[in-house]
Amino acid sequence: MARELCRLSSELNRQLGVLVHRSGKVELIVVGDYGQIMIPQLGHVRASGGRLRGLRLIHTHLAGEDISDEDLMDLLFLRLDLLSVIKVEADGLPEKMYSAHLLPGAQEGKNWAFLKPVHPANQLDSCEELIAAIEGEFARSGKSSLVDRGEDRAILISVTTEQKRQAEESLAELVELARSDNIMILDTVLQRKNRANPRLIIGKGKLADIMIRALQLDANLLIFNQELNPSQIRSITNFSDLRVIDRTQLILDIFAHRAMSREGKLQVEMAQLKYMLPRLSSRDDALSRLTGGIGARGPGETKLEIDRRRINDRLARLTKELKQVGDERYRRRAKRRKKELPVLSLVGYTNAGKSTLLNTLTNSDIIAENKLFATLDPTSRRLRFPTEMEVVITDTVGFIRNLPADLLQAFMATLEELKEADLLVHVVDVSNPGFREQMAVVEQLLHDLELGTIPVLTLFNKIDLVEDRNLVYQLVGNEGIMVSALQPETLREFLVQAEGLIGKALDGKLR
Ligand SMILES: Nc1nc2c(ncn2[C@@H]2O[C@H](COP(=O)(O)OP(=O)(O)OP(=O)(O)O)[C@@H](O)[C@H]2O)c(=O)[nH]1
Ligand SMILES: [Mg+2]
Repeated sequence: MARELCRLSSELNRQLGVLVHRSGKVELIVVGDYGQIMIPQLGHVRASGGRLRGLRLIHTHLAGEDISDEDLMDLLFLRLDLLSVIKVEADGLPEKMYSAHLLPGAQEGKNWAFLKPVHPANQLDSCEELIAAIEGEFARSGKSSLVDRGEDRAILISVTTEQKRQAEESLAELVELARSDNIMILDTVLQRKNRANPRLIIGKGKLADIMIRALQLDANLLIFNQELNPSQIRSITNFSDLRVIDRTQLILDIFAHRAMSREGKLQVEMAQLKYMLPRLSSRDDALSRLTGGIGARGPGETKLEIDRRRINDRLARLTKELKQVGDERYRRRAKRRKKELPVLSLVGYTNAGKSTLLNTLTNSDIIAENKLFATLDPTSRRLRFPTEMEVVITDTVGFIRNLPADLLQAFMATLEELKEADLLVHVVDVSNPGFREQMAVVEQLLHDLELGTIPVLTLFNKIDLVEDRNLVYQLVGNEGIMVSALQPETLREFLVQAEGLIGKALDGKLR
């Protein structure tokens, strides 16, 4: 086979390559030019199920050159079992075969090793055994156990021009988001740059490092903290077969898992489709990796066009259904309005403790947990103040910085309800070091939602977790009330003030 490859290669004056499956079958033949060959996307070529691709590449070099950097990049990014170069002599016969394979732990900064060159006819060592041994090394070097299987195993990446502290906080939030979506976090990568590169979100060298990490840790997912445009997705997926998603998609995924009500589900689906639509134009399979669902890879534009039309149809239907559900909700609300109970609405950053507060105040047990976006669907309960005044207290979806616009748009209807509140209670997790920024995000969103005219009472929650309460008191003491939603006895002052403010608001309305 080597002789035949060399003969043809020499006749055509082009490099020739074969991709050989572990079973020995040739999966693909690649014809290059004199100086290089390009390996096409291997999405459809069967893989082995192990750490490595299950394919080895054997190709010819005509100018007597050694294994090149490009060859090593192929080895790395395609996770090839083995990469071999056969140098072709002037008479069209094979000189020797030069091979390289990946290494689990970097040795002297290199993640690959070279084998001793041999004449193709003199290969005495078993390729199969060698590959099995390398796979074994990789499996041992990672911590993955069989139990972990079946879940997403991700490396989180943030490429940013932000200040160090902000960048770290933002990455920490991404970790929380991933955790809330039950994704296993294997590693985080933070790269601060002076200037963002719009085309390549991350340099090739850094990407190579990440691919090595992914190999060692057996990751199957890369999550970027920055929103990726189609060309950026392509620039990464061209190099690797890992799934790549961004923060927006992660949030959408959490929402998709959490949505319980019909309205919530419709809203999330709408947001997902809207996010996907502009990304459908790219004519490669980045999208199928992006969505995992809709098969965007197809014979050219046709399939994408069909998908696009289908999505548009679906969007139109969703809009109609959402309107129906919205009308129903409006009627329900009208009933409530007739009873004329004042409304107190809890707002705040996600995970601030809104649902916990509602539970404590009303002896309920709606879902409250240490996950971002535990609450999606709005909940209302009745609450009786000490002086017998009765109000409706509502809890709704939490806010987050850079809330995806599509999502905000989709949830607009639910958030519109906040307009009927007589008092907004802004719950802040004061134990979070970034609580100031979180407050600013919430305030901005309240402003965007045109809720600026409703009185706001700020609650600094989770005070039980704060070590230096005096310091916090000095910082925010005159901006609101300090409470712990888990300790009912800390809520008295809040109840008194809330009642006073609602009373005032009602007086204002009557006049
Ligand atoms: N120690 C302490 N933990 C709290 C307090 N209030 C809430 N928590 C915890 O904080 C976590 C989040 O609380 P939730 O009530 O779910 O927060 P939320 O604002 O409703 O969050 P989302 O619905 O996810 O937006 C839970 O694990 C609560 O037990 C508090 O005062 N002290
Ligand atoms: Mg909640």
